[in-house]
Amino acid sequence: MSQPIDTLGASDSLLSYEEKVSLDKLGYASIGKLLSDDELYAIRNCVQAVLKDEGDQAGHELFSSKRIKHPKEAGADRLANLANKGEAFDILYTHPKLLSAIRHVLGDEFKLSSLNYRSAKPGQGLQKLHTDWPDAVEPGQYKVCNSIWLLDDFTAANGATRVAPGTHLCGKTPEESMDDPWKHHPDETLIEAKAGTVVVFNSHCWHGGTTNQTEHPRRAIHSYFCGRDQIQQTPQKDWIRQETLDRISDKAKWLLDV
Ligand SMILES: O=C(O)CCC(=O)C(=O)O
Repeated sequence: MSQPIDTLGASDSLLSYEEKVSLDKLGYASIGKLLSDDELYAIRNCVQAVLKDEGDQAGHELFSSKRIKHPKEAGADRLANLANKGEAFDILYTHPKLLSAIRHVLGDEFKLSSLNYRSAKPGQGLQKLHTDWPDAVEPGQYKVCNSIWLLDDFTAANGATRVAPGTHLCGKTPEESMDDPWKHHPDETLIEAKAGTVVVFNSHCWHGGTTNQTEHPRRAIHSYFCGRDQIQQTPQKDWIRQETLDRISDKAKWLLDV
């Protein structure tokens, strides 16, 4: 029987064998440069406009959430609730190849949890290795899956995300396994790729930001998904704007669960 997700174009056939193996075994996969230069330009401009508009309120939907606590991070600028902040952002949660990869990890029944911007500030941005779920889960029992849309090239110097390959399969959190999750993990690898690339990672795979050692911000948008039975990080029904409802398709509304 066809599922709502089928109508969004999410299909196993959009993923290569290597991408699927990478998601299964390593816990992450680059699914390619999905943004054109024009789209990248429009998204960066939109981010700048929202940052300017919101000033010290930037990211307030994330930090004020009563259901899922997210403390402010001194080393990074944030924006939240981007599904409601401009048409340029729509592609970041509706792209069929992205949805194919999320479906590969979470199955047919998922929705957007949040669409947030994170920029590692110069000289800052280090995060401890973490999962995006409070507890370890059994392999295959995945609740959440994230993706990073690179707005700048990610390099070893500018705070590229680190991941510990295969840790989504180990049934432990970094806290349970490491003396100090802030420290380097012997197996960790950096996600280095060009701006416009999308990297999907199983959120149960240990990951975190690294220090941006350059003089420029390292910008990215996280398009984060959860099972349909989970609480969204941004409860979309609470934040949805009429202009968004007027703009987006019924399929996108299903993804937002509004
Ligand atoms: O932006 C990054 O490099 C990773 C961010 C992250 O994992 C988080 O904020 O939970």
